Amino acid sequence: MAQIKTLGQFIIENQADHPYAKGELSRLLRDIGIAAKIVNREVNKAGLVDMLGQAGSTNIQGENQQKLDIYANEQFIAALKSGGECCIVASEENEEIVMLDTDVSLHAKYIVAIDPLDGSSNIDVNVSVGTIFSIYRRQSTSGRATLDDVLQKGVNQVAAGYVIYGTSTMLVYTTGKGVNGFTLDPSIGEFCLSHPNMQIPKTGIIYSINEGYYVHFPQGVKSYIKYCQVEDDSTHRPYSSRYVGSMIADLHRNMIKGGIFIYPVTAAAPDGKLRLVYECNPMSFIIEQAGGRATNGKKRILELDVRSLHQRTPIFIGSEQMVLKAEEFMADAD
Ligand code: AHM
Ligand code: MG
Repeated sequence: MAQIKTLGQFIIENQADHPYAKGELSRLLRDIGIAAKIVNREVNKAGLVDMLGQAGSTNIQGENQQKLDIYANEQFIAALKSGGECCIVASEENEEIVMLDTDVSLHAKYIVAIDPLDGSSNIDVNVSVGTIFSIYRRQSTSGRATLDDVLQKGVNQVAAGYVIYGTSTMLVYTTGKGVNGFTLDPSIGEFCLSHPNMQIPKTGIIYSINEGYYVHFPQGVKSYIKYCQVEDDSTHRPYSSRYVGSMIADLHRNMIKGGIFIYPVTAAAPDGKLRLVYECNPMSFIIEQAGGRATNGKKRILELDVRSLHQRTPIFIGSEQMVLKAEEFMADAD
């Protein structure tokens, strides 16, 4: 019988591979894994305990906060605070950075950016949601860490991952040496290695974009969508359209099957909708580590300047050849 490898075992076994092999990053990842299990428990039983629906407050983006958004945010921040390896949390749910001011955390070396529950508009209808996280080393060497420590380019990430609360719950992460996926075994309460060394196919037959906004898309995106829909046996077109409306579910599917996910600029969202720090950078790091590609249509997402915490960016992400093709259409439309 094959030996089960838990997330905790895997993290420790692979810690020596990392330049910061002092155990702090391992503890940080382990803390995130524990909080994910707690959030998973609540997501699963949400319908039973009146956790569904909106909490009545709005977050910094003016969006209604779902009750589970708030719960998940609190759980991750609490886990990172008690773990003591993180000095600042930057969250989609908090307008400002959250300083973790315990005696230990003040001197901690890591910054965590997090979208505690992405795709939360899907909660009420029982569709997959997820958590996205991104880990940076603090750059400042004295005093308290500041917002500048958070506003680092995506290339500086030391780890990133996501949790998908789907038909099964998975945690997928990278520390820059490939991508590994762990499935939660509810009978033992552990994430177990189920998808070692994940690779996104170089091309695929799925495109994921909210086509309802078609009239508001830039010409390059419109032309690419038409390309996806044209019949051509040699490239297996027309492609299939799949759009959950939950970025993690869409990207996780495309990572396994091959595909492209696009959230471009639109008339209503002139900078795109998705956020650079805690959505696009971590997902781009993971997809690149799996052999894929992520750009804003022209430039690599991981090299974009980060000017503010809740900055948005258009994104083209997924199988390398598909993203390259979409970029051709964007360049042609200029
Ligand atoms: P959220 O962080 O408020 O949940 O919004 C992000 C989500 C993504 O998961 C998803 O890809 C996108 O919003 C869907 O947006 P739209 O409904 O405009 O297509
Ligand atoms: Mg989000």
